[in-house]
Amino acid sequence: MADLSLPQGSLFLGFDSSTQSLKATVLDSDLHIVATEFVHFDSDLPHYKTKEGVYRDLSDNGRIVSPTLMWIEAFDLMLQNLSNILDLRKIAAVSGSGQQHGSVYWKNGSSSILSALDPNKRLVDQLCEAFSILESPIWMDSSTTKQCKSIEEAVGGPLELSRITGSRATERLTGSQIRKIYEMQPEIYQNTERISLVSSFMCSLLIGCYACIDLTDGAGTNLLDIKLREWSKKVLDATAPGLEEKLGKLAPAYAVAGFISHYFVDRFLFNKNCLVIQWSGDNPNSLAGLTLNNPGDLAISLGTSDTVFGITDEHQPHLEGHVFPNPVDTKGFMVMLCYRNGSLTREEIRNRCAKENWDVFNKYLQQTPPLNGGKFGFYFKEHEILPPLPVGYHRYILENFTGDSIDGSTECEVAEFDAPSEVRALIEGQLLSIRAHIERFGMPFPPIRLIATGGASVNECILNAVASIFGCDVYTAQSPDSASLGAAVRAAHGWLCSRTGGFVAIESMYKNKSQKTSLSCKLSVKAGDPALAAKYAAVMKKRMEIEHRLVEKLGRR
Ligand code: ADP
Ligand code: XUL
Repeated sequence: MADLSLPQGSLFLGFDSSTQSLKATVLDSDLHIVATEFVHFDSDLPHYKTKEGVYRDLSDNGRIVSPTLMWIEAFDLMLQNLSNILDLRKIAAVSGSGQQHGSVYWKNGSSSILSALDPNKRLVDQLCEAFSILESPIWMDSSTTKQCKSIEEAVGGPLELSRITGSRATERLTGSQIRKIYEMQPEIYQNTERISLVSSFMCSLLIGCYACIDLTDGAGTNLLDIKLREWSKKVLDATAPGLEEKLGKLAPAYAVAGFISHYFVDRFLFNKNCLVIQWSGDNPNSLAGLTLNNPGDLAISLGTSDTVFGITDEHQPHLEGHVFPNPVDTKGFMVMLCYRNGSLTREEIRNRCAKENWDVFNKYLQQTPPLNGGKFGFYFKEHEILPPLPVGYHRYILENFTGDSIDGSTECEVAEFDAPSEVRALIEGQLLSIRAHIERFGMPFPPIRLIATGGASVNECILNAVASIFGCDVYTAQSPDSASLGAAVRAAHGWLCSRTGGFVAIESMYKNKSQKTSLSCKLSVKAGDPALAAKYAAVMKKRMEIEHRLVEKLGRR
């Protein structure tokens, strides 16, 4: 039988190039975390003048981009920091995670710049001429409704597109973003030899040539046939001409992308045999970092976006949510819902109502009763994805609300709440929406295991609300940054697959139970009262009626 152990003394490195920061996690061969690092875009690279890692162009219908060069300069800085604290020669394999859907446009001729990087200079100084577009569209962008409509029309409607690609046409997904560039800036499209996702872009830097897009993040483009696991010719044709060549080949997430390039060996003293494993999207990497491998389990990620995801063997096409190939298996799928109004909206309410302070925010959550005396709301600081509603806050009070039953209660819209009620209405509103859409999508409810991750999962008061509203125990991982943790786990898994000459189940890497425990999750908050969860279900039903009316009246599509 093949040796399934990781080499003693070696290290595995995972990055996460996310919306607001670049993070890294390093694991040893027992899969214990030995180092973490963090570069925050706004504060560590202030000369790019981003706010929360992005530029918002209010004149162009929700255009949101990030400077491509900032991601490269963050990588320069991160590698410098890592080389100060670690012997990078010990790294046997590296992989990574990128915010999903964001795209990078390499100018004609840039592959030769990429393959001849001078180790005496920073990456950013050598790659400043390598891109046909300097501002990468990212997942927060919602400016491509027109392109979404025309792609759906060309392939036979939204449900057909969802059947093929796992998602209906969606503004932030890469296909409609590419079509917009092709329509609005055809000369730029022609001057682009390769389109990378954030994940395959960062991977390309490490191997010194264009990396393949992995199958899971590839499905986040709206262009992949998720059953056949290849680009869909029909959808490519509906999107832009000559696109297949610009996207390049696909590869499974566990595959080796290449050896680390001489640039990193010479500049940061990586071992020349260090393997680079395909990068993938941040949610897929989180799935790996949380060791999610049971169809009854769900993860709720409270980061810049809020997402909820799990795995399934089969799926039906839906008009909301997304289906991707399972990132850590050769069969099965990952299912996911995504909300744009996550942490940044919580921060906005914290800043306005809770003295810009999480402690005050939490005090308000503790002071106010569950169900908030019948006060609830919808809080969209940014255009929301789920449901597709524009910026706006909508607050309601249930009249004659007793707390025991909402039967016969009618809601009345109000302009504002007192500060503590506003905080609770926001948190309950976000979580009730997630619960409602999970059930509507057909994800397991209640989940067998609910794991919380992402920046806000360090907040126990928010986790208490999760436990009450979902009516189940809430687990958390060793680190709230499950994306870079998952990337490091995948680096080790990819190394093992390469060593054994084919795919091996990721489970076989956890040599014994205790090793898995060091990665897997601990119980953080016990399940709330089932009677309370049932009351929340009644409020949730009322919310969905109102949400439906709002979508009819204000919906963007
Ligand atoms: P991403 O990876 O999407 O860039 P993270 O998962 O790192 O984002 O989450 C960052 C967010 O975490 C911040 O925007 C912040 O609002 C949130 N956060 C950090 N600490 C807390 C806390 N104590 N309570 C609630 N939210 C928090
Ligand atoms: C998922 C999505 C976001 C980004 C950024 O579809 O758009 O979660 O991956 O984290």
